[in-house]
This record gives sequence, structure tokens and C-alpha cells, in this order.
Amino acid sequence: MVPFKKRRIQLHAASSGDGTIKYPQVVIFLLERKMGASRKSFLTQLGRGKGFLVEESFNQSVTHVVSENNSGDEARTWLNSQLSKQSGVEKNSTREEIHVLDISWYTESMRVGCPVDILDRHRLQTQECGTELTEFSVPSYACQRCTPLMGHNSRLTDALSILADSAEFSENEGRSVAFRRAAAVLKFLPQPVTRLKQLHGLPCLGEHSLRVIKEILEEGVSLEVETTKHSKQYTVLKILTGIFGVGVKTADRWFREGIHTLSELRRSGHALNRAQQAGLQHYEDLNLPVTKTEAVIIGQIVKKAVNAVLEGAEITLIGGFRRGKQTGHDVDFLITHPEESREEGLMPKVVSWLESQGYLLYQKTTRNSYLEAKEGPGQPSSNMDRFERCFLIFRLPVDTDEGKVQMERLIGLPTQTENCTQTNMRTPVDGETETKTHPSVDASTQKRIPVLEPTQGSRDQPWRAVRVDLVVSPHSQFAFALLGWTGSKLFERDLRRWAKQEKAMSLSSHALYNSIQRTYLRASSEEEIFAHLGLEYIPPSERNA
Ligand code: 8GT
Ligand code: MN
Repeated sequence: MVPFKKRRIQLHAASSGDGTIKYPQVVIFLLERKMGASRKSFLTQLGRGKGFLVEESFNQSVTHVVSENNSGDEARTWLNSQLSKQSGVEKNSTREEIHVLDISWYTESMRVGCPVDILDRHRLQTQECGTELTEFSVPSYACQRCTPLMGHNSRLTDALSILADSAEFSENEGRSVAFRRAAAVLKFLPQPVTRLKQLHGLPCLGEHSLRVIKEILEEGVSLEVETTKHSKQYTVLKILTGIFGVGVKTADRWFREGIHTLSELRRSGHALNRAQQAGLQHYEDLNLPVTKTEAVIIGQIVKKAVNAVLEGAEITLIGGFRRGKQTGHDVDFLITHPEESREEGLMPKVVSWLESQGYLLYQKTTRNSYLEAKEGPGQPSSNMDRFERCFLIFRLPVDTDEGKVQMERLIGLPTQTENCTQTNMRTPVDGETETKTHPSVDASTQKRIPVLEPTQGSRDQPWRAVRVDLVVSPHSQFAFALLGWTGSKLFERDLRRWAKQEKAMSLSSHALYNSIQRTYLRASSEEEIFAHLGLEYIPPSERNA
């Protein structure tokens, strides 16, 4: 690039009107080819009159080449010929600095009076340009990649997620995982995909996913995705699996029986288990995203409960919030104590404390059944771990006068709420809430709550229901539990797959086992586990595959 000082001089020479250059960093050249001399002259004057720097002839200072009626390849060919004439300019490095743009970028900039942001539609696409992403390598396993919260291809990833959900509703796990893997690869890409060719050679993009992506890139929408999204089965299963305690199997059975709405379910007389009853009763609240603020407040309450029953016990916010999400479908906490075994029996005490303070609408505890010595190699046969774990529906006071009074009375914490929008939420699968129960606590909790009973569908109540998961881990397993419960689900799945396929190891949320040496590998931090696995450390905020 030409030094800034030199460019300003050229700029003044090239400008007209009152000579004020408002945007000296944007040096424009209008390609006369196919535009015509008179239109070029008109557009040049127009631009200069608005304080843009428009060069008469192409030179080294040009940063934006604007073309009309030329294809991307034609404009690039012309540009290359100009660059090759310039002595001392390294072709490739210079080319990256020059934007080759459609006239629409120029006219839009004229309209608003300043250079508008360059969007994909402004760039002239070339065959060559389309291969840029293939030079970019995408590792096959999600646990090898840094995946941020927001990608650049949400239109494509949203579509693939719908197909993944739909495959889940048909209990086709393989197909569902395939769509999720494809979506995760697109989420990792550092820029929006504009042409299918850019995806050539990337991993995890099967024929079906590519077909859908192609359709969206070319037509704007995918017929298959639209049809799926509006199908009766999809919309009904979304509603029914949105009930806490209802998994795909149950939802599909009800669907086949003709139950399509919550009121039809209520009227059907079906016997619902305790989780499903609570899920139906608090449906509206549990399908409202939980905000980070709410998660933090619940964290303070849980901390208070934990400290009240066991001094020195620690809690950590895990799940999506640990990955930096601003909203979630629930709030997940991991509890431990620095002295091994002190955590035993902690869960029922914590739950009892919360219950006695009126914080619980529902709870179900499952017992820890993981014993390394007895069970031998910690084969993670399913992703259900064997920690002491509690599924709660939390009764969180909200920011109404009455809610504040309750909150102050109960623990003296400030309260806040934020506006939320409806999203699709995950609920535990059938049986997840039906595993072994802990006998010491049961929730006939509603009677004990010293304030208002829930008002169905009303936002006037001074509290809201929130799903909370508590997990208790012995300190020796803490790093594994932390890694295993931080997610995302696909990241976890690929960590385990990597361990097994690439390292002959077996990873669970309890331990890492080397199947060849027949030894457990100890770790007191997530970093150590990544190191054992021969992986570069990925921080939680980059595990959003
Ligand atoms: P969200 O709550 O915002 O929807 O997102 P999330 O926090 O990432 O999802 P989640 O459904 O709350 O799950 C939190 C993490 O716990 C995920 O990484 C998931 O893989 C993990 N997880 C379960 N169940 C189990 C389990 O039984 N064992 C282990 N180790 N992890 C589990 O959801
Ligand atoms: Mn969560």
C-alpha cells in the first residue's frame, strides 16, 4: 500500500468540489470497461462532490475497484493485468488489499454519504475467489476446533439444526448427529459461505447436508427444511418434548394417539409422572430462556445453601453459561469439596435447605453409583453419568415488588429480570428423571411455599420457574466432571470419540483410562486432561460446537 502521506497528496490532486476528502483511507477507482466513459465521469464527479476520493486512473493507492456489468472474473483479470504492469508490487499481497466491488456498493455509499460496510453481495465473486475457504483447513473433531458462540453462517446452521431435531424426533440418532456435525463445521468457518465450492474437501459435510446448503445458497431457502419445519409431526413434537420430563418416545406416542396440544394432553386423562406433571404446570416458564442474570442469582442462592450445610464446599456454574452463553434452557452447577469424601451425602442436605426456604417447585435426586475400583475401566457406556445429581424446578423470585420483598426476606439478595424471547428448549429424556431416587427428600413442595401458588399463564406472579441441575463430584474427579458438564454436547461427544479412536483411551466425566496401558490418568485441571489426550487446550468459550 502507498504510505498514507503520499496518498493524501494524490487525493487532493484527484478531488474536486471544495477539495475536502472525508474518507482518505478509501481510494476508489471506477472501471470504465463496460461502464462507459460518460457514466464513469458522472459517477466520479458525484463521488468527489460527496467527499470521496475517486482516482482518475488506476494506481498503487487504490483500495476499492468498482465495476459495473463485468463478471468477477473479468474484473479480476483486468486488475491482475494492471498489477503486473506495476513494478515492485508483489502481486498476491497487493491483491488481498484491493476490494473488487459491484457498483451497488458505490451507489449505496453515495446514497448514505459515506463508504458503507462491504457485504458479501457487494463483492464480485470469482471462481478463484470461491476457492479461498478450501485453503482453510477444518480439523475433523469438534474438540480440535475453537468454535465461538456465534458463527457467520447461522442461516445454514439453523436449517441443519431443524433437520437434526427432526431426525431426533424420528429416533434416527446417526442422521441427527450427522446434521449437527455439519452445522458445527459451518459454525467454525471464519466467514459466510457464498458458494458451495468453498466447502469442497471440508470434513463432516455429507451429501444430504451439502444438498440443503446448496439449495439455500442458490434459492435462499431449502424446500425440505421448510416442509419439515411446518410439518405436523415436527411442530407437535416440538411442543410435547418441550414439556420437562417428556422425551421423544412418549411425545411420539401421544402424537400418534392424536394429542397435538397441551390442552389435548390435559384433557386426555393420561397418567403423567411427577416430572411431567410439574413440566406441564410450569410449561410457559420453563420454555422461557433463563438469562445470565437469573443464573447468577440462582448461583448465589445455591452457594448459600451449600455453605449452610457443608463449610468449604464449592460450586461452579457449568453448562452453556460457562461457555459464555447469555441465555440457557436451564442452569447447571457442579458442587465439590476440597477434601475427598466430604461431599458424600451433600446433595440431600442442599436440596432440603432449598426446600425449607421455599425455593423448590420440584426435585428428583439420583444417586452416585460410580465406583472406579469395583467397576474397572470407566467405560462411558452412555452419556448419563453416575454422579449424585438433582433435577430441580427452582422457584425464583422476580423483579416485582412482592418478589423483591420475598427475596429480601429469604436471603437479602437483589433481584433482576431481563426481557426474553421464546426459544426451543431441551428437556430430559424419558427415564432421565425416572432413574433411582434418593429416599431422603421428596417434593410435595408446593404446599410449603410461603407465598403465591402458580398462576397458569400469568406473568403477574412474583416468581418464575427455572430448571436447575445440580451435580456433586468428589474432588479427585472434579476436573473430569467440569470438562464433561461444560459442553457443548457435540464437543463432549467428539472428545470421547477422539480419546477412543485416536488415543485408545476412554474418557468419561469421572476419569480417563488408557486402554493399552490399563491405567487411569489423573488430572486436577481441564488443561491436564487435554494434554493427556494430546489435544491443544480449548477454553470453555470456544467449545460452542
Ligand atoms: P442450554 O442449557 O443452554 O440449553 O445448553 P447446555 O448447558 O450446553 O446444555 P445442557 O443440556 O444443560 O447440558 C449441559 C452439559 O451437560 C452438556 O455439555 C451436556 O453434554 C452435559 N450433560 C447432560 N447430561 C449429562 C450426563 O448425564 N452426563 C454428563 N457428563 N454430561 C451431561 O446434559
Ligand atoms: Mn444447561
